[in-house]
Amino acid sequence: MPTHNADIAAVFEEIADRLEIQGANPFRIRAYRNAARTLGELPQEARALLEKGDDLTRLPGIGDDLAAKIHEIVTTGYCSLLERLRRELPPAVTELLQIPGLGPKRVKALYHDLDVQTVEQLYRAGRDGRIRALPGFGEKTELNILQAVEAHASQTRRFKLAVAAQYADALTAFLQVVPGVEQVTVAGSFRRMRETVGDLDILVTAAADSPVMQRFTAYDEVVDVLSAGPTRASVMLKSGLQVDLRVVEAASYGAALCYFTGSKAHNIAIRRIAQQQGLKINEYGVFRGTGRIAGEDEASVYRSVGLPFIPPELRENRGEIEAAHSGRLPNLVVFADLRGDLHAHTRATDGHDSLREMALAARARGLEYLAITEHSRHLTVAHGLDPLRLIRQCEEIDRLNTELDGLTLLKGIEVDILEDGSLDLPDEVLGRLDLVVGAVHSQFHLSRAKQTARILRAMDHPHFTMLAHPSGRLIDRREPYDVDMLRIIRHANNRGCFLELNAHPDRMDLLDSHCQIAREEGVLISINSDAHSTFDFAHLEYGVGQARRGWLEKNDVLNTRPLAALRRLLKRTM
Ligand code: DGT
Ligand code: CA
Ligand code: CA
Repeated sequence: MPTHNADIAAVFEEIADRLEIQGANPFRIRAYRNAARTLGELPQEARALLEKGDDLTRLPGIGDDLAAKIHEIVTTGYCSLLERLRRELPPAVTELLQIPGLGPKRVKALYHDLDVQTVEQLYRAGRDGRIRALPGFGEKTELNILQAVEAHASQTRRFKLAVAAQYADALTAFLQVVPGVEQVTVAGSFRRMRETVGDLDILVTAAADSPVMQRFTAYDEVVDVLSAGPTRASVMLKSGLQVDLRVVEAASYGAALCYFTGSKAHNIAIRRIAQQQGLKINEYGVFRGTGRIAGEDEASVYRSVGLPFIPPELRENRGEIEAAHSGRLPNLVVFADLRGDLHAHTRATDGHDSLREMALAARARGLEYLAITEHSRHLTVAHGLDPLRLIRQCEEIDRLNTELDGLTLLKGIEVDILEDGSLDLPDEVLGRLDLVVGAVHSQFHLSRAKQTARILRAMDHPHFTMLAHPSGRLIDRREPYDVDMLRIIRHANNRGCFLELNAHPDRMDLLDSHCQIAREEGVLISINSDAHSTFDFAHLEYGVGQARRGWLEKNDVLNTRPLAALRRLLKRTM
């Protein structure tokens, strides 16, 4: 990861938190907090200052020791003191600090006296009445903590789709082989491919005597059974992910699947249509009076209200019902439509694998072309390429292309868009490439006007092909930067350039709503893995999910084009 001031500040904040929980010297703690603030407010990247050879001890509150730590973080990407502190206290302890009302002192007491290390353990300690007994806590504090944990859980504990998928896949495989179990489907936001999910909603059809409920609650990752009955149960997994299970009869399966796939807003809109037609829809079926007229599969439910099947990714009540009604539902892109990937890294910069290994892995995924787009020199933590190294890589790509069968490597770069909107490499180098992916990796806090102007100016560059991860957000870690996305999309259209849908699980960027706008404005989207290793091509599946949530059809996606057609489109911008 590129090390920005905010990253260094976060390291210092965590060090301060941990020192405070450990009861360290208050002056030492304050020094780290001050340093974090200094870095947070610094207009220039500390990294850039170091490169220029500036002396960081000139900065307020930064002495020799802190300057050395900044240097260590910038050059190695990690901080040995923090690593040591993390070994001394369990990693989740600082998560307790996120609960309103819990400062380091209280966290320290909870950890030392009750061995509370996680938010789940905190909740259990409170529910068991163990917190009130601690000196300085009391009954009222305990109640406040419980309420704060509940509020915290309901708003923030969401899991990235790719992470939730690991738990969902394992649990599905586990349930699938329980005697008597027929179908197992993960419904809810997971099935709608939302970028994050609050919990998993699993639906099962099973024979009446199937032990599926007992097996589910005894699953070895379950730490807490929140509720359990004959047809429904909720559990908490070790990871903090909640799972709801429903067992339904085969005749209701489609109706239950509709209901538990949601979204709630979509369900409500469908139910209203049914009511107008004198029908009643619930999780058991579609009823006219007391007679069930549909519900065994989802298509029958939609058919009963005069609609075609609506793909789960569209079920957000964002126009899909109107589109279904008038026969204008998009024919959504599928993974098999992808012919290539236009954003990947190798060992030459911050990737893990060689050019050849990446090429072979992409081919194994069924891709016909792969663009290598390393970072440019401005991104020093990623060992970004200067012109010379880039040209050498191009030569290596040419060589490999002559011996590779079934896959063509394209020559690209993920070039930094500098603060003034210029690109980080000279024109004559960019002009030799097949594509130029421009990316914002610094100065996230510019004003909306400045940030937008910066990106528009970059797009005006004669060699600019595609805007990488257009919003810049990192899920759970960094908000999108403030830009006028509609102007950027329209500018892309005027310039004939493209937007990326970066499928990295932390990014999922372009956002689904912006995909929808891009499609309406006629701007093609490239679904890219941003692979840093051969495994990362797996990201593409989630990228396709996000594209589907954004209503994209095969034709709206740049990298569904065969290579020759792609080359023609890329030329338009070069
Ligand atoms: P999440 O878990 O926050 O990521 O989002 P969902 O959509 O998975 O929501 P969840 O787990 O609370 O509920 C699963 C589905 O159940 C939801 O998508 C629609 C359905 N559902 C839940 N509560 C209601 C409700 O009050 N009315 C209706 N019509 N459907 C509901
Ligand atoms: Ca859910
Ligand atoms: Ca749920």
